[in-house]
Amino acid sequence: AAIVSGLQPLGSESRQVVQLDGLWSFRLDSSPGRNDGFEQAWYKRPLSETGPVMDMPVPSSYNDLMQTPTDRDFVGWAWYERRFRPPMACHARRARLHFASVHYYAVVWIDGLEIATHEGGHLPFEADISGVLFQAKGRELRLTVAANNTLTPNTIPPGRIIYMNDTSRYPIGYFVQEVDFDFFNYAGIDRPVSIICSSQVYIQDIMVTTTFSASVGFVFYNISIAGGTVTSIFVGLRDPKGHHVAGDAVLPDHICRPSLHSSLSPHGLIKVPNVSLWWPVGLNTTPGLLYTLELRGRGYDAVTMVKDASLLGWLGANAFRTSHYPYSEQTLDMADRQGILVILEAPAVGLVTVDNFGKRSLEQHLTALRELINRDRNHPSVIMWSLANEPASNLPVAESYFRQVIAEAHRLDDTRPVTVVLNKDVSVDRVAQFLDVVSVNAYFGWYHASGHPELIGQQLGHMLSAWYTKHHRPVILMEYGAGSVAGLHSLPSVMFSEEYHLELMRKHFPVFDEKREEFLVGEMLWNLVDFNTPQGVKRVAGNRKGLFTRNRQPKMAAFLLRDRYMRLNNAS
Ligand code: BDP
Repeated sequence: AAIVSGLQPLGSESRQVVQLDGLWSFRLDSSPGRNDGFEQAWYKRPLSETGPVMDMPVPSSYNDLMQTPTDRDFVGWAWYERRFRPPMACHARRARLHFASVHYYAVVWIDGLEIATHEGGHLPFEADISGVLFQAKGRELRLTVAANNTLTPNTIPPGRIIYMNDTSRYPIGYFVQEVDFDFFNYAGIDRPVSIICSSQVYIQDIMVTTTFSASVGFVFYNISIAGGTVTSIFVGLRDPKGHHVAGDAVLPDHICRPSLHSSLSPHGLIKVPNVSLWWPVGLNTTPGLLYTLELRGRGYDAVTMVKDASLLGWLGANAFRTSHYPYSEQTLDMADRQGILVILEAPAVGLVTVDNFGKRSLEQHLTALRELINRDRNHPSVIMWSLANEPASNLPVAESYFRQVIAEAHRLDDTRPVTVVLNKDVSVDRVAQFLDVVSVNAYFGWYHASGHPELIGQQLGHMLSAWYTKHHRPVILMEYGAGSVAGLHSLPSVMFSEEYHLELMRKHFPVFDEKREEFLVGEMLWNLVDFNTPQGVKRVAGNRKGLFTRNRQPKMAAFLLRDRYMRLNNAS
């Protein structure tokens, strides 16, 4: 088990964060049973004593760093190890080992002693290592992590292992991992690892809810303290220039207090006169002020992230969805600062068969949801929770499954709308009835009526209206798009040429403009950039639906969308 942690490790005068990123020792357990590591207890000795090791950067996914397809596509346990000395900053204080994400399953040892296990990628977990560090008395320690990327019908996201039993075609024991989602199942310790040294009594979690009335803003806060109790705590709010704006206040009658308060934990309300509300970026608007809440008590690839944000800015886009899993905390911080709206998606993609909706799947889905909402609920940029992508929402089991998942999301956060991204026909879907916003993916002119963009106007309008007529909820088109190989040209256009990509997108726009007047509250193109997927006949060295290549260079389609967004921004 591990501690679920909502807070990003950030240093302060009372809290030191020691990064354990860098080159770790690494080995894949490619033994026939994939289990030598556990049978021979590799964690009990230095990894280099039980077999060959290579250098592996942490954080990273190991797959693209390998030179053989077998290692790139490896399924099973990947072993990581590094040494560290107990930081001086942790001496006689609380020490927590923090993993921002390990995909998919993780077991963690220090000097051979198991200190944490965690299931589910893309979300953080921690272990209290104060005792272990205390006993070490300054001695160097060995940190071992085994990470397993195997996906089964009841993991979130699900997958399956297929054994190729035809020995005339395959070597004995040959198996492959199959998944029902369209991206490469990257694996390993893919986000930073750190030790957080804090006071014994520390802030484990903070929940912030905001509202406003006329020109006055209200900030409710609720602080979870762990490791003991506190007698007093300083709470303040700073505007972006660093000025303190307000202190505690009394709530006016017409504003409801959020329900999740516990009388035991420090909580309260801050009043902000003449509030400047957070607002997404537009051509003529700068994002609203980002206030910083300060609590003093006792207690990834940054380059790509910045480049992608500047591509979004260049396009004039004001929102993205974290398809199909939660992105890093750093990405959300950036969205807060830059005024970009985020639809945050749980890692639930590829729930397509009856056995993906069993009891164990449900439990893991709810766990991931709690970890997600706990981690991200205080970001102003997060406007909605997306609980899954393209589940088999036509199945009767999906109805009761999602009734529970959606109810839990509402219970955990009663301030934000909840959606599920649907792709089944409106006539057979059973999930939209529970949603605040209906999200749909549709590939007219691509998967439907391939090669016929001239039909899009009619097909798309009809489909969008059908969802609204049935459910009377706002609708978002969460995905539409076409693939194109950058530099492939053809007139008249054919699928995969840049011209086809343009033509297909252009046919969507009049429908968006028309339906926006009625019920359409968002249009999202799939995808910002080309990306890696499992190999297959529908993919040309990956999914090519990007406006930009994987190297972040624009295709013609990028200019088309930019023109549209600039026009929309100017009009608003
Ligand atoms: C959608 C999926 C997305 C895929 C896309 C596609 O949500 O993950 O990449 O189709 O096929 O159905 O390009």
